[in-house]
Amino acid sequence: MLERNRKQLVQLTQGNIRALSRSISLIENEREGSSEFLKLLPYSDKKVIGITGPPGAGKSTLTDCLINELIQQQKKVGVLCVDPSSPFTKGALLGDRIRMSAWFNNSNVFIRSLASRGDTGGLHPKIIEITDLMKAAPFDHIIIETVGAGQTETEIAALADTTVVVLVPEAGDEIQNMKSGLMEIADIFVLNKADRPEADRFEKNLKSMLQLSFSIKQKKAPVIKTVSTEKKGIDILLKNILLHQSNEIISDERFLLLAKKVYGMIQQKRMKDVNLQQLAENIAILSKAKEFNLYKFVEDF
Ligand SMILES: Nc1nc2c(ncn2[C@@H]2O[C@H](COP(=O)(O)OP(=O)(O)OP(=O)(O)O)[C@@H](O)[C@H]2O)c(=O)[nH]1
Ligand SMILES: [Mg+2]
Repeated sequence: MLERNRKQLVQLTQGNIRALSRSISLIENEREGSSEFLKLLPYSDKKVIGITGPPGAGKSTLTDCLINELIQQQKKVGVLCVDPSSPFTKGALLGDRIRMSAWFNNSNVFIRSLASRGDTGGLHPKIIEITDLMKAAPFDHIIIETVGAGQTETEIAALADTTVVVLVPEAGDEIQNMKSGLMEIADIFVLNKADRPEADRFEKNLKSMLQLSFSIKQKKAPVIKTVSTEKKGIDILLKNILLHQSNEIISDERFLLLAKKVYGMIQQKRMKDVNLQQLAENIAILSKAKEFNLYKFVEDF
């Protein structure tokens, strides 16, 4: 088993897309040997671009433009689309499939959709592992696209080295009402659908709001206007992403995210032999004998 995995990992690092696909499935489905496989992964400090924003903001269209731009520069791109089938994005899955098929025959592009969401409402239960697999493959750039909703925001921000928050000039004056979580995580703001008449006013409002912010990160965050359906503004966006990545240091949030992951994994390992049903049966027996004290039971366990 281990030998086969080793071979698969070598293929993955050499850019074998099928090996990468198989490895992701191995991890996603927790198949036999998956934890051994993960232990073989080499260290990587490859940078990750996170694209997030409200439903329908144009994240997928924008990601597509970025892929296109990078391909022009002879780069290899790996993309994870997290949760395209969430209730927020009804019908998006089909659209994403069609979109992805456009890259299907391009060996420099790999796109994988991760449809299921974690029980706890996080990004995806195996997102850290799968990102690590992507980092082991010879991609020049890794993009994770996700809807900014609930807890996912802080997670994507921690996982990505550069977080791009995509907004649309619909909110107009209501910028103040934008989900603050989304506003806080942005390293770069994209004002997509800049072909709309409200775009200039929205840009002005957004910029003045950012200037008033107490957060240095918000003050510094560039605002870039794009029309992704016309591939406009993409070159400037990419320049800003690369500039940010060249200055980026790993955030404390990343270490906290990893610490939480490790905490969960240790918990799982330690609790491996503890069975809830078995506990209930033991308690039932002890209770019948009128010998049961909950706290002593825990102590003796
Ligand atoms: N006018 C205009 N429409 C755009 C632009 N970018 C995207 N759209 C349209 O907006 C709609 C949503 O685009 P998507 O790229 O699917 O948006 P998304 O953020 O990925 O959506 P979800 O994944 O469903 O959250 C599509 O109909 C796009 O054609 C733009 O710059 N201008
Ligand atoms: Mg999308």
